[in-house]
Amino acid sequence: MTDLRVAVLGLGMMGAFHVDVLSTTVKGVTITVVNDFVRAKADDVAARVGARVVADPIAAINDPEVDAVLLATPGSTHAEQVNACLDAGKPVLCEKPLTTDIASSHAIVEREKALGASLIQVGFMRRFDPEYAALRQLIVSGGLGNPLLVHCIHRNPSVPEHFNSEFMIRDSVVHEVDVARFLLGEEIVSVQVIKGVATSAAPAGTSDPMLVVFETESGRIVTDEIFVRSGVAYEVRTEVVGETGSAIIGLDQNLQVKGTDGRWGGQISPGFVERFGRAYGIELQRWVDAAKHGGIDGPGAWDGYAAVAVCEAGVKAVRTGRKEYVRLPGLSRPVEEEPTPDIHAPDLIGDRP
Ligand code: ISE
Repeated sequence: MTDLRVAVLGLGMMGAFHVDVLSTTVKGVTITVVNDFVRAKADDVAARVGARVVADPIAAINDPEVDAVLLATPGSTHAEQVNACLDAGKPVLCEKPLTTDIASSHAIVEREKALGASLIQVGFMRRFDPEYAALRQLIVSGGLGNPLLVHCIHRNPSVPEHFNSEFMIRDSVVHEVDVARFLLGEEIVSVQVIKGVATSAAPAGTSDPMLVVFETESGRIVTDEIFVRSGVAYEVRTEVVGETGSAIIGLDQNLQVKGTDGRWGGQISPGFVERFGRAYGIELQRWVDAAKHGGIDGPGAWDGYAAVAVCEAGVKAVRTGRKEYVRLPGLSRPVEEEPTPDIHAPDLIGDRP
């Protein structure tokens, strides 16, 4: 079969990375069109991979030499561009977020459903990481018994100044939102955000780190430490605790060396490329293979929509300091219990030895 002809829109850090992976590692694909609002950047990438620059994003999607589209554009442009892909009937791999608000994500889910085809894949690449895939397989095969708890650690060594607490939920915690749904196979119903002492590296008003607690439909608890200015390494760990065992991934257990200086250890992952580079390669190859047949092979529009809905509740939880419930059709919202006024701590003073 001939190569899939792809347009890559958005050539910032992620888009440029996807172009490299598509043009060097992935089989059966040709990048025919590129687009970025910075023309010089588009010209540069186009010359490197032998593509054409189409300056208007919607025209790039509709170009006759484009079979499928990869969107690495800013989230605020996704609704219009994903809808244009649906109009054109072209498979699209959309980097997170699907859109920036619940209403437009829901509308996209409904439109795709009405078309009767799965065209939209959302770029939650952790699902393609061999360690996450093995963990899910272990859970699904019953190897841990009933999974009861999921504990996540998400640390970045550093981030730009604009990563405030709300952005940390939408851009970073969103990965654990998808991981929890992927591993447990159920929706998240509530989010709580606990803010502690912030690192001195955080700008005023930003709580970094934070502890995020999710509850799922069946009542399972997921915890997530999000710390994006740890100053150390790219550390993404996930532990699942089940009734008959627990399992952990993300330990950076590579080459372990013991040296004459009395130290032992291995190499830490400095960034997401080192940690998830392989996952991106697998994600893109599977997407290309599926798009050749007009479909997708990975998280779809509903997954993107659910993530947007959970993150919206998360942002609200950052603001209110309360447990916030997720607005997703079909979720039964737990009844909030009123505090019971007549329960007092027992007065133990007289009983003390
Ligand atoms: C970023 O957008 C990512 O996708 C990284 O995987 C994550 O670790 C980082 O916190 C996000 O900002």
